[in-house]
Amino acid sequence: MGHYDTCSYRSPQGDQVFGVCCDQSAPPPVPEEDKNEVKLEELDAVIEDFPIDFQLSDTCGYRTPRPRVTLYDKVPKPFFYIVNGQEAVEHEFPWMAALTNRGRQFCGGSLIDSEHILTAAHCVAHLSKNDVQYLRVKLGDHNIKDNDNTSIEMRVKRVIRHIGFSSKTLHNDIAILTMEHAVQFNEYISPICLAAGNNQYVSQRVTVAGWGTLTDRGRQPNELMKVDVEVWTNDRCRNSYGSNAPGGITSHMLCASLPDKDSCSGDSGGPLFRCGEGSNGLCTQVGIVSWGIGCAQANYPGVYTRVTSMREWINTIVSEY
Ligand code: 4AZ
Repeated sequence: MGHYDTCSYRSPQGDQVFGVCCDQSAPPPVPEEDKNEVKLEELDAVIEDFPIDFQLSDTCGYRTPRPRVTLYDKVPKPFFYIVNGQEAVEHEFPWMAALTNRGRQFCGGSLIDSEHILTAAHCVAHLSKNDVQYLRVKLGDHNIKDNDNTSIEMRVKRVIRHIGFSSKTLHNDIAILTMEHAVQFNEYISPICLAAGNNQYVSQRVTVAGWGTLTDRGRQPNELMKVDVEVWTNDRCRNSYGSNAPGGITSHMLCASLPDKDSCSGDSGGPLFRCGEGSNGLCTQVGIVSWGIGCAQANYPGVYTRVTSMREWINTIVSEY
């Protein structure tokens, strides 16, 4: 539309001078604009709103499946990782976080959005103010001892523990760390989806990953390890632990193991997750590594904090802190 009585022309790029001078007549009336339409001239964009759920499922849980042939033909290594698992493909789980204190890895965690790490309360329950100064979240890492250019180290500005956490019973073993700055997602760093609803995941194959010890009281690996385990019913888990569970097996716990396969010390706080079929299947966190009696003992499966039971708590903390 040319401006009245001018030779200029308003285009999406702004006012432009027209080659031929306009005449002095008034332009035809401007048609009524559709009030609901976003003005292209002013915003240079079409804006569409999506429901939050759509955005969440579209931006989390992507593995970075880039299998390296060299991985499995490296010099032979013992095949006992996490406990009886194997080395993860480098960066296949880009939500994995290593928590370190003065450079030492002591727990795992998972990236759930650009500034929050989900972990276990028992990982951070004993940290003093001084310790928190030295607490770091390592993201985008695989070998936590080497120098690489994929990983970053973030300071933590807030530690939020569930108020119902008890180190005697290990009830409500969940915490959220707020990082000092939001991280930029890339192929090495991106968040996991969180389970919602009331699926109990019984008998489902799920994966646990971490830098924890390879056997009970064994050595710690430098590389990220993974193992698939199976979810038990809580009744079976309760019967199996009997009176040896310090605070019983509650509905907000989830038990999982397979013969000789388990998470172990140092994997605590890390995620237990389920990935859809195929290498592109999205991964959803269903548990947080919490406790167990020893590691990979037949009657004592790994016990995890059940994410679906904690979804409301997680959502509240993430939105407020
Ligand atoms: C721990 O000490 C620990 N087997 C973590 C997981 C399990 C046992 C112990 C599960 O951090």
